[in-house]
Amino acid sequence: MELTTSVFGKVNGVEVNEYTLTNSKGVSLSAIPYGATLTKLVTPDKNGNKATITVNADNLDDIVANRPFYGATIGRVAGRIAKGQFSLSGKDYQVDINEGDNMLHGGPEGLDTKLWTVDVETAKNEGKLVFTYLSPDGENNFPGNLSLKTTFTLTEDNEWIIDYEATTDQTTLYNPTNHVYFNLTGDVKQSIANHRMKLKSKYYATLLDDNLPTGDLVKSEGTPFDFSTYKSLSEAIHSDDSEIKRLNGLDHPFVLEQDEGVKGSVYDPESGREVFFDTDCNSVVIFTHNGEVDSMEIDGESIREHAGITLETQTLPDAVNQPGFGNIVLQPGETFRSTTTYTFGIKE
Ligand code: G6D
Repeated sequence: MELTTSVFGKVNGVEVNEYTLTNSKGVSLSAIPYGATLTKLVTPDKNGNKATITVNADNLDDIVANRPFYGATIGRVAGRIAKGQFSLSGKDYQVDINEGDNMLHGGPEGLDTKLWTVDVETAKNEGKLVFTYLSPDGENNFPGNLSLKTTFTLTEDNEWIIDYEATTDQTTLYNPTNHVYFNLTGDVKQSIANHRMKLKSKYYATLLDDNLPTGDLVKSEGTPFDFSTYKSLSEAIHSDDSEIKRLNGLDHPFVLEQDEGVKGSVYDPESGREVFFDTDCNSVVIFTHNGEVDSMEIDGESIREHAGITLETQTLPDAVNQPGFGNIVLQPGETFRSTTTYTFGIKE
């Protein structure tokens, strides 16, 4: 496993390095400690041609100025918290809101906006980037000093393993995810509409107009949200479903079956590239980058609609307010642990 380091940019006058791990199969993973953010994943296609398969900002200034979430570690709570309000042990809390009346992705000062520390560990068959950050009591108005460790591991088996760990000194919330966008064509100017996806999922969460969950988990069988067998994303993105039409694509939580093994996969028929994922989370939010981004460019071009697809594994959004959505409460004395693995290959 090879490690290279280069200066990626500066934030508040502090130099931020990009760390790149490359295995013997031509797969490389790059990341920075600002937001514990993945900045690039490179994999070969069916002909061995390597290309970047993720949507990422070119530079740190664009990340800081635009907060695109591309590849970023999201928290303390991924997704939305209705009105930024919740109750814990009989006490009511109001966290900072940053999208209409709601909190999105941990609030205005979410974990993706923080400079984590990073330690690197390399061995023959794997390399690790170990990011740590202490989110102080009251950050975005969340209770508790939350001590965080997020580890990116690249293996010789073409796995990107994300391990999350956290402890707290007061009862608080924690529901992290990584906001990676995949574009398996290797060209961010191409749409992901022809990618084909399969999910081990029978239910999805319907959304209100502000993208909060309605609280209903609806059977996906026979609907545009049914990915029980491989299906082109285009069939969903261009369907007549009212929520998909409103959003111009998917932005939905899918409930994952909790049996063993891979929870889903996406592949691009043209390049042959495939990404599988496995997770201990109860859901995955699939967002198909439904609008153009004009405030920044990648390789000198604006970022188009449907330029990427997220596989944001997490506990179902707004779980603290939705009975049956899962537990995101972390108590003092407990250690939060969660693992998501993305595996890269070629579809035979
Ligand atoms: C939009 O609703 C979507 C979110 O799911 C996504 O994470 C964000 O854009 C980047 O708010």
